[in-house]
Amino acid sequence: MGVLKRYRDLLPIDDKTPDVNLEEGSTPLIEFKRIGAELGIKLFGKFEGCNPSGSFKDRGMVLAVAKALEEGKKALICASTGNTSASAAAYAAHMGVPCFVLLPAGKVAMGKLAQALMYGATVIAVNGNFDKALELARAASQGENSILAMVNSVNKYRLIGQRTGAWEICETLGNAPDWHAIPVGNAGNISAYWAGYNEYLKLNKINKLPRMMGFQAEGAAPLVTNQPCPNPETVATAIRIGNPVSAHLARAAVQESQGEFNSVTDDEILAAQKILAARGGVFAEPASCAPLAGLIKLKNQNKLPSGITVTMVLTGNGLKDSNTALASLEADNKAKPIEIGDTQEELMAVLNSKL
Ligand code: AN7
Repeated sequence: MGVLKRYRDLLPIDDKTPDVNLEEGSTPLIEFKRIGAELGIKLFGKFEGCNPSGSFKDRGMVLAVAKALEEGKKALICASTGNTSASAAAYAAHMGVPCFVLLPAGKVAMGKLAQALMYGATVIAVNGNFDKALELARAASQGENSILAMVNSVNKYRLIGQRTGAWEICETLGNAPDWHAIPVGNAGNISAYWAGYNEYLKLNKINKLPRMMGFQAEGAAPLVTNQPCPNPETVATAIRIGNPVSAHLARAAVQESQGEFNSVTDDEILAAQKILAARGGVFAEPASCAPLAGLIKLKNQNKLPSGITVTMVLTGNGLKDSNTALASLEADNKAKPIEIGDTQEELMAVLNSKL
């Protein structure tokens, strides 16, 4: 069941709202017992890579597109580090409306670019970073009479729809976690999750709130340094953002929940990505692994309380950026299969060397 149907009573929709549905949401909340034991916590990952376009963006996009069509908009536009564009293009294709996506040239993971092109969007590569592309898309869609719906997270429906992730976690766990660990780029998702948890507290569906722990990449960490970051740089291209649109909301979420922002290096992100895959069985994209990198770092600094329940949002699927994963394995000389001839002896030699 898609999120508009599953959460119909909690979302701003009625009979006039077009029925948009790619069966998004209802993603698995996976317990990572091996990794959790090493960290001394109960560790869960909400695997948002299972959404139809492979990232959490689908939860908000479905509502943003439904409301845009309800309001009579004729086309979608967004700027994106990749996942928003894939999601917007998917829903546009499903509903039969044109979609324009602005991407920072050369800085988008191959899988995401392939998705936007396959879904049939008009893909425009901007020779500038994400923040610049967002400025251009915003200006193009301005004015009440514009037929273009801007579907970045400046669109309020995106963040409203993304609250459903928090609701699903609460329903699965029976309460909120102690810590909610999440990557932060444009800072929309952390704000949406905080709003979602608060709404469920008000509705008495949970009896506590989590500490919101936001993790940024060291080269794109304006919320950690409290400085603008004019030239963001990180291997986690999804969160290569220097001027987060929802910074004020994210700061409030962290402050009100007595949480924290922390940064992690690209090496720490890539190490965490391998741990999640090789000890957890889930392949998530680099940005999604910033929270695990951060938890490992806090553990090493004796700042991770033992025995707590932690949920990480694994925001996007690792298959979107297999080039980065293979390059990171290359460094360990593990990026290639072991090639053999076609004999049983050669196969047995490999098996025996590994057992
Ligand atoms: C995998 O697609 O900004 O803090 O344009 O793709 O809500 O921005 C993506 C962001 C985390 C950060 N993980 O979320 C875009 C875009 C993944 C992401 C984030 C993104 P926000």
